[in-house]
Amino acid sequence: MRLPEEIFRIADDIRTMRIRGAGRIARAAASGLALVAEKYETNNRDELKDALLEAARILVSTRPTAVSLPNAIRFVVVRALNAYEQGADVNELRETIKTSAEDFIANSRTAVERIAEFGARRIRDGDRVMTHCHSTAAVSVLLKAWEQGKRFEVFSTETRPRFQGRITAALLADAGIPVTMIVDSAARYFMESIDAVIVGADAVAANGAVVNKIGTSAIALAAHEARVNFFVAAETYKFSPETMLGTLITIEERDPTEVVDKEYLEQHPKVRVRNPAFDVTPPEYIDIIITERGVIPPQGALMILREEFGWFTRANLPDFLMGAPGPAHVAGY
Ligand code: RI2
Repeated sequence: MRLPEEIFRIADDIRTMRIRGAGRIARAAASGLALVAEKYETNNRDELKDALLEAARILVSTRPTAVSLPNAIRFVVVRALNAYEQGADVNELRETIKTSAEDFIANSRTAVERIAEFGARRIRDGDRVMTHCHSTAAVSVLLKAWEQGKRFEVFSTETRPRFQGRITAALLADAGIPVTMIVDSAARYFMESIDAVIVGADAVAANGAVVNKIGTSAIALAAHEARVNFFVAAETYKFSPETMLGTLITIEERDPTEVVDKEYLEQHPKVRVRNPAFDVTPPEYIDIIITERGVIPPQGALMILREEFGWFTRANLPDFLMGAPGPAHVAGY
């Protein structure tokens, strides 16, 4: 039996970034696994388990950096494998997969709401706030603060090469928040007039380093230099349990045609273009990480990991779900 077509479509949408943002790709992957439970035709529990693992393998390989993706998949797979080992029949297994996926999605939405509440307390009347890329978690903090009646303005970088900053600026402007879009390289130029920077995260390592959209670490450095607070808004499923075992986080490098068009590449074959999608901000440049469990200093990352993912170090998962290192990695211990 072939997996439901939708799984391949979701995988393709994540790979091509039609579905993007660490939280959204995690929820999309969980919904993909739920589709296996709903649509994969079999009366055999072994076949259903194998189909689940095959879908997990396809979905987890779509983008390498955002740890929310393997964390969402592990959330479902660990529960399903436990049920399987305890003798669940095919229908019970289906139910476990489906409810686990639904739980992950519901929890992740609640997490963003709680982050908005906690983070909004850090935004003050009259602030000038800078943000980078488009993070649902970071934007929800700003929207919540505005909803609470605080009045501030936002500087949003355009975020080369995919221009996710345009999404952020439009969302904030639609909510009535004064927003100014700047080119990424103007971040330091404006930093002296900024009161706080808030960004999202694709992964948080055990040492509190944050992996986020390329350019984040340069903005953090400029903020550090100007003594401007640097906040990260990240749900706990963006914390990387692999890094507790010393595995480094893979940095995705995307196609050069996201940076320059094909024509340019053909005309200038000697020009080499590199396109890393993320970079690493060391904990020294981060003041706080706002999670749904509360606000922590980056040095508290290990505590969150031990509480949320303590089981990971003892887990008996297939290798592809244990964060086998990729070709290019940084961060971690
Ligand atoms: P939320 C995005 O990655 C950005 O780096 C953003 O800061 C991060 O995911 C977190 O996004 P991409 O998918 O989960 O645009 O807060 O490469 O929406």
